[in-house]
Amino acid sequence: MMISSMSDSFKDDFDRDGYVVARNLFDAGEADRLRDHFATLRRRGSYEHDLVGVQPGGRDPLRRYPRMAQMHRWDDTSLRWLLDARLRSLMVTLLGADPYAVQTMLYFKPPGSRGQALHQDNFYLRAEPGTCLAAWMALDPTDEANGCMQVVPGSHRWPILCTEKADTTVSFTDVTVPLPAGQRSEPVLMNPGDVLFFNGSLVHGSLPNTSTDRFRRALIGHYIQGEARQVAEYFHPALRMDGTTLTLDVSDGGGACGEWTDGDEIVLTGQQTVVRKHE
Ligand SMILES: O=C(O)CCC(=O)C(=O)O
Repeated sequence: MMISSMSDSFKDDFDRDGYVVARNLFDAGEADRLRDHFATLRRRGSYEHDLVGVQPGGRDPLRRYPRMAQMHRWDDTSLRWLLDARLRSLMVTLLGADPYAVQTMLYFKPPGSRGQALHQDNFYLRAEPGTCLAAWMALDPTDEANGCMQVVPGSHRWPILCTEKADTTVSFTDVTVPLPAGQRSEPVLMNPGDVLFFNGSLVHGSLPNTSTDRFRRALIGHYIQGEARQVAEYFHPALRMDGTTLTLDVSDGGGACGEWTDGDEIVLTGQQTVVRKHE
């Protein structure tokens, strides 16, 4: 297995920027199989922890392919991925100790769909002390056209910021964090099997998928640092990386990573801009 980014600077990059990409951590065949697995599951219907229901004929592409959550609680493939030895080993390198696993998510992000406004994950997870960590694996090639991840390097040193209203024509969640003057997000281009690890305070999100025919699927694991004693209720039970469960305290507030919001859709038709309400 080649981990091109597992150079001496892997942890230094993470400490400096708040994120790092492990290239080819999973091979292309594994990424293909996972992509097909979740495509099949989504086609079959809705599941217990889905955050918004499937609407097969819906005009909003995200209602036809809503994200899935907490699949590891009922799907063995998801559980095995969440606890995979390769993810575990790199997280131990980054954190110095085993984390606890608390969430899986699958984003389908079909052509034409909205992204997710800039946010910080620990706003939702409320892991304390310490923070959370995400392992975000590309299942398709991701670039600016299909709404790749956007990160603000160095923002993991910021506190958890107060949120403000997001533009729901481009985001399926309705809150965002304002960027201080002079700060901007940068795209992270990835290939299937690459894994982006990022700190729970890092400001990140994604823009809409403006491609006409390319999904941008991603499998995501959320973890909390091993020193954490509490996490928001939604993320219980936490798992040790050997799969056993542990009991943590419940933090105040927090919840699932971003509430679904029906958005208006901006349609550019020649001279006119039409705002259409998603049903
Ligand atoms: O995949 C995306 O578009 C956003 C994912 C995200 O914000 C997250 O995993 O915390």
